[in-house]
Amino acid sequence: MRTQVVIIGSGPSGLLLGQLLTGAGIDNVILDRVGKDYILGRVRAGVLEEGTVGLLDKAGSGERMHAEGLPHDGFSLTFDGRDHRIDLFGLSGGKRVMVYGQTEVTRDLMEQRGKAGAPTIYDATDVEPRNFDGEAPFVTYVKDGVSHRIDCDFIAGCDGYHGVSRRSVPEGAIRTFEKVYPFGWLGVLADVPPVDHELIYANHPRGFALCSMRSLTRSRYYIQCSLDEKTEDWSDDRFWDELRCRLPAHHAEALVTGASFEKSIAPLRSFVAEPMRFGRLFLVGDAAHIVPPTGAKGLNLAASDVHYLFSGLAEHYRDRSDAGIEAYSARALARVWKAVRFSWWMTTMLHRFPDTGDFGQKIQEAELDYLTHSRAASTALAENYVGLPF
Ligand code: RFL
Ligand code: PHB
Repeated sequence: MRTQVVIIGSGPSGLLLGQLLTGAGIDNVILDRVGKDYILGRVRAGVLEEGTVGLLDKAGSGERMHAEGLPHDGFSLTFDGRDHRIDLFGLSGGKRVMVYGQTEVTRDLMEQRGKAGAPTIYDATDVEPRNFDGEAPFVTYVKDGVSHRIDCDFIAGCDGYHGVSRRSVPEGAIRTFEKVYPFGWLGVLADVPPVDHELIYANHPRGFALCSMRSLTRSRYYIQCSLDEKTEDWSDDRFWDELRCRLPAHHAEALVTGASFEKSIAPLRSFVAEPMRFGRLFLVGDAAHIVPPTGAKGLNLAASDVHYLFSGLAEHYRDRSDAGIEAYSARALARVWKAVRFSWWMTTMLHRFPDTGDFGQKIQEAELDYLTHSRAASTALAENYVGLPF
């Protein structure tokens, strides 16, 4: 088989890239090692920047998002028993974010791809990008015990942090940067109305908490936990009690609880691989970088990578210019590092670190006090949260 672009990974970055390429008349095949239902069972991001919303619109995949997603103009920061609203809309010159789950983004993109008749091969094992440092790359994989080969012009590695693409690059050609945080997030999903109409990011001496949502009847809550916690040890009641403790009294009283139907623990890390291009192989999204979820940036960075790569590939086929492809890694990384910095800063300001003690807590409260009293500092937060331009 031959195609123009092989996309490894059917997560949001692979699907969005595929949809934009298909729209521009560029043939592509997506390969994923797992099946559709497994991918749709993952509960992940919830906050989309305007740039991400715009790209989903460009891909023709925005209709349900606009009908069912919740535009948010601000969020709350709570600390020291106080509650401070960050007016994203006012501080950012009229920008807002869209609360719409990654699961739904993925579902919409899969449906669009199905309608466009573009091929996706699920449950493809032993996927390997090959010969990408030459002129004639190809990808091999096994499906139902049979080996296959797809020849192509380019390979997009959209296969997440644990994928094969980054691992296929010779060690000497890649440099990685990593910071692992000494805690994780325990998250639950429950069909209860959200505690507030906007998100709440809570700094508390017992640890960070986040109140988010998927709809007006479905809530997504997280609490900071130690890395040796097990979900089995967290009954719903224990979770709700701990969340209540970490919220100011008026929110704790308003919290509606109920049975959770998803509970998981995610470790927090910052990770960047440089460069993001190796000949005819491009790393995109989580395959190239991971941010802690505190800044809500992971999926949005995947979208900006897709924007840069799509522009480069479209220029290659349409204008016969490789300028965009040559610039991909530098353009993507410039934005990636700013989001890595912002996510690290939000994480550092809001979490309890095991070794910083009461001094650390006081410094955080001073930073939050400054942030919430300084228009300049609040503006910098808002500008980054709604998303830097791309
Ligand atoms: P994905 O979603 O991991 O998809 C990769 C796909 O590649 C497949 N794959 C392979 N296929 C073939 N061969 C192989 N060898 C393969 N190895 C892997 C996988 O099966 C999968 O289908 O990466 P992608 O597309 O780059 O998307 C990135 C986002 O998923 C991620 O950045 C976000 O979920 C991060 N994130 C958040 N981002 C936001 O922008 N806003 C948020 O509010 C937000 N909240 C979150 C988050 C991530 C979280 N977790 C669980 C880490 C909250 C949490 C708790
Ligand atoms: C979510 O709704 O899952 C979510 C929202 C905001 C974040 C992280 C996760 O910063």
